[in-house]
Amino acid sequence: MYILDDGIKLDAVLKKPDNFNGRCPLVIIIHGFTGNKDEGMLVAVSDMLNKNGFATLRADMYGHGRSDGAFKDHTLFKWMSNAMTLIDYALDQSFVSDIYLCGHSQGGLTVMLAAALKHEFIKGMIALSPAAMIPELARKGRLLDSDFDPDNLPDELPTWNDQVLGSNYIRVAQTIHVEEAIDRYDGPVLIVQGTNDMPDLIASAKAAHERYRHSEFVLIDGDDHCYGVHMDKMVDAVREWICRTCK
Ligand code: FER
Repeated sequence: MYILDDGIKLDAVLKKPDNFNGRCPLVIIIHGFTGNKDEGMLVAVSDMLNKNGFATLRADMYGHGRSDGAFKDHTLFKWMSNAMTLIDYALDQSFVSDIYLCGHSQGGLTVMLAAALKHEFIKGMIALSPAAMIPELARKGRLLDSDFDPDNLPDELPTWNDQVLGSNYIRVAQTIHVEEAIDRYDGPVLIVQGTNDMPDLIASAKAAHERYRHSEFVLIDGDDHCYGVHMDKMVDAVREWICRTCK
């Protein structure tokens, strides 16, 4: 199915919980940079949620997966707009009782920003390995293993998978202030973080946890950015937190 964000098609999968009747909470799930909605870790979280009475909405963001837009042209502003569109879609569904957000990495940063934008509609937020350091790194001129002059940006940056990223990505990221977004959301937050992830990402995830007013932080010893070692522990941490928090 497609959800339209101002004419841009976002490819999305809506799943209702097993044995569904009546109304239920829904969790919007957002992938990371170069990712897509069908990654194993996101499907594992979604399946667990569907077994525990939650509907899920997984979507490909602008320039990713099967959605419209070129990868090169994606920015955090476009992803924030996409996230608000997904929240509005969820608000329009009469079966939805409460809305949660869950995002991985750049999707984790996106749900932090979206929770700030639409705070009164978001019952809780889960950030898996959130890439909360991107705006600060963009201001310092150090994204994606490239160094650049933050005041004289290159037209494009090389990224993973031989793709390039346009300079608008950096321009947008430089204007985003994560601390202000954190201060605009005082609902319950879960941050899950593997200890073998990028050190600056781990530091920013921990700083975000410490700044949120109602946050829990689960460190997964020895795990990497995409939970390739202990995916079951990540899924368990989400299950334990959301089943306790949704009461
Ligand atoms: C970066 C490090 C990590 C970066 C993006 C990420 C754009 C995002 C990772 C992800 O979403 O998995 O320097 O720059």
